Amino acid sequence: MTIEDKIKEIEEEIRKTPYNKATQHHIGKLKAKIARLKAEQEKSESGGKGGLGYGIKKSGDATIIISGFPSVGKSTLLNKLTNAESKVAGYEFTTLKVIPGALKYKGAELQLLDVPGLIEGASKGKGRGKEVLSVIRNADLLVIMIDAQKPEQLEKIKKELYDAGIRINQNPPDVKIKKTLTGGIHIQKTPKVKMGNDEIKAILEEFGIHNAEVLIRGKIDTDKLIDAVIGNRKYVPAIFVVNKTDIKNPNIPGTVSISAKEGIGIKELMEEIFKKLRFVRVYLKPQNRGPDFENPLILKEGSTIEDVCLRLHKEFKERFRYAVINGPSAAYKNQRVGLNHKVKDEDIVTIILGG
Ligand SMILES: Nc1nc2c(ncn2[C@@H]2O[C@H](COP(=O)(O)OP(=O)(O)OP(=O)(O)O)[C@@H](O)[C@H]2O)c(=O)[nH]1
Ligand SMILES: [Mg+2]
Repeated sequence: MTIEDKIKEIEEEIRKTPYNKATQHHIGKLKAKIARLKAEQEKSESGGKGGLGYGIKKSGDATIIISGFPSVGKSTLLNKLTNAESKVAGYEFTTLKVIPGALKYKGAELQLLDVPGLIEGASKGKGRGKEVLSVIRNADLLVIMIDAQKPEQLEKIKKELYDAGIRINQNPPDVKIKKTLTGGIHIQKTPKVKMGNDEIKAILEEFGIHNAEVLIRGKIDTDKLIDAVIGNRKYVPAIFVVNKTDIKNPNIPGTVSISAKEGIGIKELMEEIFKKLRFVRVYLKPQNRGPDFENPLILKEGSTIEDVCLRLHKEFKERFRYAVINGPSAAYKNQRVGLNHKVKDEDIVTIILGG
């Protein structure tokens, strides 16, 4: 029996088992088994190469990947937004490589990648799906594009990404597992966790964990716990774009409507992209001079003055005395702060060095 057959058999069993209090722990165990088999299958198939693959390196402040079924208009959008010239044509799989482009937006350098189209079954390798998905996993943001004439593509592409271990617009589950040598499995959980201990144990045991201290916080279900245990999921923010709305517009909630060809909705799309990247722009103000509003430092949400220093020069952190800040994170004008002060978008910062 191949791994594939085993997975099918278990999936069939899950389908036949009604889900209720008495069976949930059994189903949890079966789902864990499938996840484990899939991971095994992946290992035996892939060479497991790092980086983006296709000879492309990440660059700039963020890497944004445009993904979707063939012919939805991915290359047309790349060409519209950047100076890249990715081939556009009315047949499927026009793009066979990763085509990079770059653009500057509100002071941020964005790398945009146009990748070959995905098809149903891509997560199982159809249409070189595995290679493309392994590139997609490394995106800082996904722009998932569908064709306005085929709204059903939305759910289909979500499924392919999910099956490839990519979790869209989801926070990683808050689960800590500390393996121990003896003593069985001890579970601590916050009130929001509704999963029963039997099911949690069954899942862990399926992954060969028999002794551990487990701490689970926040909302979790069977699938999310399995994700946490398996550990190789990618949590990627994404926005959904409906292209070719010049032909028709299905107005799907939670999506951005554009026409890449006619240049409609592009401004709104860029605004959404920028918002979703959650950048923090910091304007540096040298002492006795005005702030540099043209070239902000682009940092990630949660960054501190220390991160600002590290960006500027190796020595800045060592010679740091204090920083003077104005703007959203300042409690009052010209507030003096230390290295661990968190900066906010559009702060104005002066670093004061000593010796
Ligand atoms: N009407 C209309 N046609 C578009 C739009 N965007 C792209 N197209 C057309 O759709 C076809 C496919 O466009 P591409 O940009 O090559 O699509 P792709 O997603 O890169 O396709 P693959 O590389 O094959 O995956 C071309 O004929 C484009 O001219 C749009 O906004 N409106
Ligand atoms: Mg293309």
